[in-house]
Amino acid sequence: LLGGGMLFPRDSPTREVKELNGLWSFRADFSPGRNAGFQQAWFSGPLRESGPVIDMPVPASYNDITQDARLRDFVGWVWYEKEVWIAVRWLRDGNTRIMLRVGSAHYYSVVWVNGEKVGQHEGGHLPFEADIGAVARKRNGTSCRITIAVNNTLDFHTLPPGRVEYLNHPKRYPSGYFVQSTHFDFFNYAGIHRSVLLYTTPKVYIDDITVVTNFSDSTGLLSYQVSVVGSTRPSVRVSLVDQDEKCVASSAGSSGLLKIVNINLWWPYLMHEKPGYLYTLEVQVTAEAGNSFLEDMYSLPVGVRTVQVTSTQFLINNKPFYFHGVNKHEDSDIRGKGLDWPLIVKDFNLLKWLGANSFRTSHYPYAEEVLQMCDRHGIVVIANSSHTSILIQSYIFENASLAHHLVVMEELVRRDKNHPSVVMWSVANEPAAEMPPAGPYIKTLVAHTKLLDWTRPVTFITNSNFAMDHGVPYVDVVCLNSYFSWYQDQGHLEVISLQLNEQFEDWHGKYQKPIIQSEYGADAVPGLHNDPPLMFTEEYQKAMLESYHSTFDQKRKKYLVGELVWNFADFMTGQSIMRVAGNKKGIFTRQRQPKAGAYVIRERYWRIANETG
Ligand code: BDP
Repeated sequence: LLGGGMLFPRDSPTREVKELNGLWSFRADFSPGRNAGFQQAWFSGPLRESGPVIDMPVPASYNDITQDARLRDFVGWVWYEKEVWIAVRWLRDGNTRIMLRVGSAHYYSVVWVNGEKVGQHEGGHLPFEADIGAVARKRNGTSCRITIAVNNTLDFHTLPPGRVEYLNHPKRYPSGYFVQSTHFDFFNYAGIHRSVLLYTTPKVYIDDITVVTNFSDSTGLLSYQVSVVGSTRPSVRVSLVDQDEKCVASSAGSSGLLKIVNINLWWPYLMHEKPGYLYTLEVQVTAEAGNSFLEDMYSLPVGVRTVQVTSTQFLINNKPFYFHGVNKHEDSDIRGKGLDWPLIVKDFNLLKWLGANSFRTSHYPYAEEVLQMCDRHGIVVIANSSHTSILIQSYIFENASLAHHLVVMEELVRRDKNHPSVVMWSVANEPAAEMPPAGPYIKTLVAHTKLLDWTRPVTFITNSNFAMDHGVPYVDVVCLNSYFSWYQDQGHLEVISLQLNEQFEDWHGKYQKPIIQSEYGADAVPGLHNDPPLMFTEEYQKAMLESYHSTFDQKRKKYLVGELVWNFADFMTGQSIMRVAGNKKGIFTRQRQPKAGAYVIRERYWRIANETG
């Protein structure tokens, strides 16, 4: 198991945070082997001395920032660099740990400070950090040069998997020509996608906190575990503070149970007049008992709620919960997958406009800032790993893939375990589950995830035939993707209700587990109209959604516990004859304007909300 915690960097009386976002120097390594940067040690001196550099904003994908087609579709190493000042008080205070944290970079990263390697990380979408105190102190009082090399190449054993194809034909392709093909449709945006931060902690510091919540009648129960590094006998005090800044429970010791009378439970939005109620768990550490000097302090927002699954229901706080929500992507014009606050807030406003109570982080872990918004607004989340594939070759189930996949689940659970909004883990999307090796692979992943977190149900998203699927025996909730009248029976809306009914009856009949329709949808080119509906028109998307909905309504009272439309908004894809400048299955355009389908969903979700409360 992974050692160490990954608490979100927060200011406190004992910690400081400094953002390094903004313009970085940037250079893509266009050398034929893409390895000139390593051979010539571009990290050893200022990047501009290695060759021409350009301005690159962080956070952002680099692909859509310039007019250079070679950079848009670049495969290989790109180099980022920034000179930063480190406060003298951080350097001089021997009691201060100086941490460099990258919120996420896609896909493989190597980090240097002043030419010394301080860390590396495999995988986009999850944070990594390095203690840079020792390196920074060597150049006390001068600036620090941070270099981050990022490689977006995907192969069979990355998560998600991809393949680099070398096209050797002297008359048709330039020598050494290669392309990246991916086994998913969203564009393989790359670069430093989330904030880069410096933050400090004391040498005796709170490394990790885990909370598990429950309640009985009106009493809330919060069991906590705090791990402290740097002291053999730390003294830990925790207090739980409500939104009126009243301390409602406290305890001493690195683990314990808090009892909260008259608990304000964390409720999903639309189920309660006070959705998303968060307390603050204030954790304070002194180096040893009896010593009153505050070593470290960390404040963690927490919500008290329970999640359970029966054979027909998904329960939050013992009440049936119905997911009426969306699948999203982190995707927008110009910045690609870069974290963007205006976009995040706009999307939350649109979710509420729709009456959506939930979303799935398709097809990778989203920024922590997004999950914090979900906690505060009472939006329920199915948290996905970064696995998605339509690759139907058995080598993606090899041990090398599994070993990395298990680490990704560890990184994901470690990062997101304390979010009340996260109610279920999804280990994979469409993993070719009809292939026999998928069985043991998914079994291991699910078991491992349950070992990491026994409080949440675990699933994966399947699109395979129910008679052939090898993974669903291991999940708590069956999550089904289907595209009737789109990928099959194209243009025949009239078959949807029969086929969808068969799908639901088959799966529930076989497994007796609750079902979520985790994807369904149709492309609609905004502004394209035809009546009667033709594929790709707004009318067709609307009619397809409505046909699915009538069958959902029949199953909703039985064992269907959710519907998540594909997709919230149009998003960029790789170029193919299947996609017209991106996937157009959004009910909103990529610029977040509603298509006709958005009004269908809005009317439906508010109706369901009013019926179910
Ligand atoms: C599903 C995939 C999703 C695609 C969607 C589509 O899970 O990533 O974007 O199909 O083709 O199978 O629109």
